Amino acid sequence: MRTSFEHLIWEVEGQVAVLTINRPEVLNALNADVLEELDEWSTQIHPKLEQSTNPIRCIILQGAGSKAFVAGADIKEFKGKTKVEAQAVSTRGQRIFGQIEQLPVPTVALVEGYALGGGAELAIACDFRLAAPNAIIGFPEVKLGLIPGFGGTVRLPRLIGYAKAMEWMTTAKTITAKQGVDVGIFNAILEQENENMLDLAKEWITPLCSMAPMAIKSVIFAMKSQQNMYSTQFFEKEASLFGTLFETHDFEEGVNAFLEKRNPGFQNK
Ligand code: CO8
Repeated sequence: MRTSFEHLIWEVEGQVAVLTINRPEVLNALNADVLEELDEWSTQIHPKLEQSTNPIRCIILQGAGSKAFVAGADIKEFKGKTKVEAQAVSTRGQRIFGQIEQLPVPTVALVEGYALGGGAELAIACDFRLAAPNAIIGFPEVKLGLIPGFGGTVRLPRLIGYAKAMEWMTTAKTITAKQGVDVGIFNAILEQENENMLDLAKEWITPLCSMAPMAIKSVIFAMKSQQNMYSTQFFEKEASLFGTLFETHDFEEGVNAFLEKRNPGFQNK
């Protein structure tokens, strides 16, 4: 398996492995290269994790630096994409996040700072989410004239319920660590300020790592087979709507407004 990537850092220490998305200068935004590497990593690691001799009991996903887990898909790559190309990127991202969701060991998103848009979608494709005190999670796509395109419209309502998911995705509201624990998107807040969040996350998963590995795997298979039952057409619908929005004035305006650091003026066309 490839262990050296340009934008991913993969480290295995005993029973715990850590995958770090490493583009801190753009708050770890997911560009085409990162997606390509996530695809390669998740494809290659899956069969290794299946082997009974593999020591890894849990994978922590994090972003480099303390300002962001992942601030979404790379908005700078949106410009000039056609409807068909955008739909294809959405479908591809859905597939890659699906591969991560289907890994046979528990995955934990360690959210320090922003987990927005595609970053929030990556976090909710994991089995657990741990919030640093500065965690902010949300779905701001409508501010760009878009909708979530990496499975968010499918996974979020399943996780936190229909009404809250609808509210978050239509208002682009952002959720703090405390609010996120209350609604159940975060499993816990890693409370101690000034501590190394990764160390605290490793502490949090210690009980899980001491349980019978085959039993943990069976819980995962049982729960994830329920998730597989109803997803395909919902994902297709999301990708199709996502692509269509790329042809609108409001999408162009939303993206330009972000890049020019101003508020958008939407015109409903
Ligand atoms: N894409 C590209 N660059 C980004 C992104 C992003 N998502 N987020 C931040 N950056 C860049 C900024 O442009 C800035 O770069 P520069 O220094 O060159 O101007 C740098 O990171 C630092 O960011 P800020 O200066 O903006 O930092 P602030 O602390 O002022 O603000 C925020 C932090 C609030 C996180 C702000 O950066 C922000 O709002 N970012 C965008 C968040 C967002 O809208 N995410 C959703 C994107 S859409 C999406 O994810 C859809 C998923 C499906 C995609 C399918 C693909 C076709």
